[in-house]
Amino acid sequence: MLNIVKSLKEKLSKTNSNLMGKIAETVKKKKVIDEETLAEIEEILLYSDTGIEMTEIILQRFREQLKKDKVTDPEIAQIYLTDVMRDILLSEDEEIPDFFAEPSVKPYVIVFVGVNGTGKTTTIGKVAYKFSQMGKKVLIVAGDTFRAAAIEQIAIWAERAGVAIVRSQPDSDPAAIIYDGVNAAMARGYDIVLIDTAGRQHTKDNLMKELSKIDRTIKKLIPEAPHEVILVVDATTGQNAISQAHNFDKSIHLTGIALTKYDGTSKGGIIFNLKHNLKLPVKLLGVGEGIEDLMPFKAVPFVKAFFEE
Ligand SMILES: Nc1nc2c(ncn2[C@@H]2O[C@H](COP(=O)(O)OP(=O)(O)O)[C@@H](O)[C@H]2O)c(=O)[nH]1
Ligand SMILES: [Mg+2]
Repeated sequence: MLNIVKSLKEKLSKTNSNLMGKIAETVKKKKVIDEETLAEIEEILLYSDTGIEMTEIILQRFREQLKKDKVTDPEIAQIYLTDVMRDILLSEDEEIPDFFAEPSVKPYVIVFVGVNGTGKTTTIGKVAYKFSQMGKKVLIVAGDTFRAAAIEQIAIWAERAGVAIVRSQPDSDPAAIIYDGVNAAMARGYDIVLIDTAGRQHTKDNLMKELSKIDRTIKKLIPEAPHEVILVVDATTGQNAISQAHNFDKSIHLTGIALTKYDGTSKGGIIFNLKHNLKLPVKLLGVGEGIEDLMPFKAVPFVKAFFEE
């Protein structure tokens, strides 16, 4: 646990404008916590894409707690605020198993969806590496056949991660290669199948139809699959994530979010916003471009990483 806090802090220290850091700085400067301090915290939360409703909830709970225990000391107040924010991330999420827990079935099929450039391919590379390190037999399916370069890119990640890949010609039907991939994984005893998908198509409608077809195709082979459908969201684009999630969920049932580029964003509040607006847990956090720059999301170390010295 402590290691997670430490490495998370290191990753996030690349940006000194991160959400909690800013709040901590503001609070530390104060002699007492007053309405002016609360207004400053409110501004930071709003600026970092926490969203109006979530910001109000955080401040209201924080204010109530301070009042109840008659707290005005900034150091103690900071602990209260940490607790409020941690509880928001924890609520309902406590039973969510670790993304990298032992898979319950074999092959365990995970589909990654999301708009172009959010980090699908990179995240798949990192996830493949992690499962491979755990001794799992991993197969990547290059389901983004929309661009030749996309196939090359995922092939490079497969090589880096030291895992197998199935790929097809550019512009071929993604459902066909995905069918072949899942089929091969079943026949050859793979533990994990990671499926890349296109984030762009000729029209948005096309993309959504394609994702529904991919879903149906996988179900033909394994009725209860895909076991996970991860929406990959770019933390730096903030609030767009909410509408993206609603759109994608219409075509393929989402089970969680991978929040990427968290290392370089001042919009860190998006994580609370997502929590409030979607019934989807953030399961993975991308914190860099390297193969190890991925963490299973855990609320407690996450919040701690910002406040602890
Ligand atoms: N800093 C940072 N960059 C990332 C992260 N994840 C992805 N990227 C970068 O974002 C860009 C787009 O990633 P890619 O995986 O190709 O996105 P895709 O189009 O969704 O497959 C690449 O330059 C990646 O290196 C992350 O967690 N942190
Ligand atoms: Mg890609």
